[in-house]
Amino acid sequence: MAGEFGNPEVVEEEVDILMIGGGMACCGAAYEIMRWSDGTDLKIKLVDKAAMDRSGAVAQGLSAINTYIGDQDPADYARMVSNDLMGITRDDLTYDLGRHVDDSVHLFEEWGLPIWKLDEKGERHDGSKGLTPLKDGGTPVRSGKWQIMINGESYKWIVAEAAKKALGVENIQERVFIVKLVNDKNDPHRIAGAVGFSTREDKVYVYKFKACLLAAGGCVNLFRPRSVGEGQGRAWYPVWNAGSTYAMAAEAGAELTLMENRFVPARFKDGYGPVGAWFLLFKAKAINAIGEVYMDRNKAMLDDYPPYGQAAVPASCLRNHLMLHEMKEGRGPIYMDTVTALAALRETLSPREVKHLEAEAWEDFLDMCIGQCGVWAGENIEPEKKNSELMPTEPYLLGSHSGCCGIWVSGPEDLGAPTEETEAGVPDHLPSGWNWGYRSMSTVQGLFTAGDGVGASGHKFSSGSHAEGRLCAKSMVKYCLDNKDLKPELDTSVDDLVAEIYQPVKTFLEHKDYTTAIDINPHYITPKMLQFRLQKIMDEYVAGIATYYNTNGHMLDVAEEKLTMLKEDAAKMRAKDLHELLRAWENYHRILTAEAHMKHIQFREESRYPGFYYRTDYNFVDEENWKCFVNSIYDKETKTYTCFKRAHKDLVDKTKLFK
Ligand code: SFD
Ligand code: AMP
Repeated sequence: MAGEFGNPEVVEEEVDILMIGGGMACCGAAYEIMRWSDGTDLKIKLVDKAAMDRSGAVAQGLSAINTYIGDQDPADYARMVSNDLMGITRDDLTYDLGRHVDDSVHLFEEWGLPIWKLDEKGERHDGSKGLTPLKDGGTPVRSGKWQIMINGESYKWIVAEAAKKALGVENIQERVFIVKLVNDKNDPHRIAGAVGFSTREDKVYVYKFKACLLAAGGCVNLFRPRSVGEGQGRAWYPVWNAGSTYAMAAEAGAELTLMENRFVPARFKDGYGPVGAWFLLFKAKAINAIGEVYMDRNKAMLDDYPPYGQAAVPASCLRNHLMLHEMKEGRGPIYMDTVTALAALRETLSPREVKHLEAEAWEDFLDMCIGQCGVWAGENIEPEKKNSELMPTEPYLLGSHSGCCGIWVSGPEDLGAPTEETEAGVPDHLPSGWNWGYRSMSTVQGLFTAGDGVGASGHKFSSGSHAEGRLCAKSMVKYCLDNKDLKPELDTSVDDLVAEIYQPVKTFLEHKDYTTAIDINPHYITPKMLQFRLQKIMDEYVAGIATYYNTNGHMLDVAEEKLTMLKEDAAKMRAKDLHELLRAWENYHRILTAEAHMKHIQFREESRYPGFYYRTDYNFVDEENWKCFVNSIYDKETKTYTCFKRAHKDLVDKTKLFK
């Protein structure tokens, strides 16, 4: 009977716009889209694999908004992003983000998010103390040049509530995992639908649409994590974001960019607690085991990387590079010197502010990384008395935090100076290939992305991802109105799509009685075991923690062979329940993402991000040959990626960055 395990009910639905994901970007889009679609008859829907109130990277909350421009110049923001990502970013996208992001922050405050403020005497207060809102000229407490402090445990609740209210709960479907996008029967370069399944009921959903926002976050757990055994499941970025954005876009034929880029954050060891507040707000220094500040001790190492090493704030990867040197030389563990930092603050701040800051030392974690408080409590750490260990984590792939992998998208129409590369039919203000009509549309017609999905434009963070979702909303509505007569037709039959999605269940039901131990069976592999295999390959051959983030061409060749076999074996994953069906497809998305990462690292014959990964056979930054984007396209017939170069251009003058 339909609706039983193994025989799902099939629900078909046609809308104009589908939003996949319920994180910061999709919440931004959901809020904004109603303003542009008002008065049209566009049907709009949002699907999230989880519950929007706590889904995505902001699930646990955050204690800072990392992108707020205020009275600064968006061009300076674009400069900072470029420098932190070793010179290869899209200034059109970052500048555009910079000029829009603050409006989202103002909305958050209006919706009830407490934002720290300075009073007229310059003293710090929690945002709930009734001081002037930011949009009316209130002064935020800046932790760093671009970051502001919030009381953000309920950040995601607040943002999701506004999104739900705007879109209407009847247009939102939670706990539906989208497995793949479907191209149009009449045009393979156009998107026509998506298919997924309920994680609660035996139902498969087949959606048809004109346009789609794919914003399902970044990719975590593709590398073996440092936390294994009892700590398994702890990671810094959200373990439930499994590369769906990159994998589904790639399979639909969208061009990806900078998939070689990764983020290896230095974090508080074992709890993965964030460091930003400590470095920026508390002005703490990271030290080696003998108390030396390695950023000073190893300063000369930055000279190996001109011009980036000479920037006033060295790039995140270079900061890691100096830290890793200490660890490899045997001067670990590395510590965050919380003791000295808090003592120094006591000398300059009022007693009330000191008390507030000491509470913040805990709240910083309670707001966004509760596990780190568990580590502190469990290890008798009082930050004013005992320093905490820092450690570079396993690599994550993301496009919105301090990384820039993702999908190659169309930029804004009004930025940039005329270039020599102008071609007939291409707007003459941007390098050729940077704009094709709709902001944030991928190279597949009708497929848009935002947040972690957009490549070459990192450091958007929570606020920027929300703002970027809003930019998408506007362009998706325009796309639909411009293409009113478009009739999407799926290139695959519904029966075939349903069969493909439920294959892991079928595999299980067919073979489960062959053995007496449910997890051991020659006919299938459990999603968990397959994930271990993926993580082992990535860790050992693609510059994971096992090799101190080193790899070379030979190791990558081995990885390629093993990943190809793993992808074949993925077809044998079993699902004994809906939870495992979710895990099976998440892992499939991880494999496709991991493969893109490996192929891009293999293609780029230099080490552009020292401290994030090293190609030991090309252990240098090669400005002459590789100051370019590496892009790729996946062919779903041959199941292979092809990488190629795209020229890079600075639209914002970068010389201001360097001393
Ligand atoms: O401290 C499917 N981030 C920080 N941003 C800040 O502004 N300040 C901070 O303080 C930040 N820090 C931080 C941050 C993240 C994390 C995890 C920690 C600390 C511990 C970054 C932001 O959170 C991040 O930039 C944005 O959230 C990115 O937004 P977006 O929309 O691109 O991704 P998402 O929010 O994770 O949402 C993804 C959604 O997709 C859903 N989903 N739905 C259907 N089908 C599928 N196949 C799906 N796959 C995923 C998810 O459920 C989710 O809704 S700090 O380190 O600097
Ligand atoms: P994190 O908690 O490390 O994710 O950092 C939050 C914000 O602070 C991000 O905008 C980082 O780029 C920035 N940041 C973190 N550490 C440093 C540092 N040592 N110097 C400058 N900026 C930093």
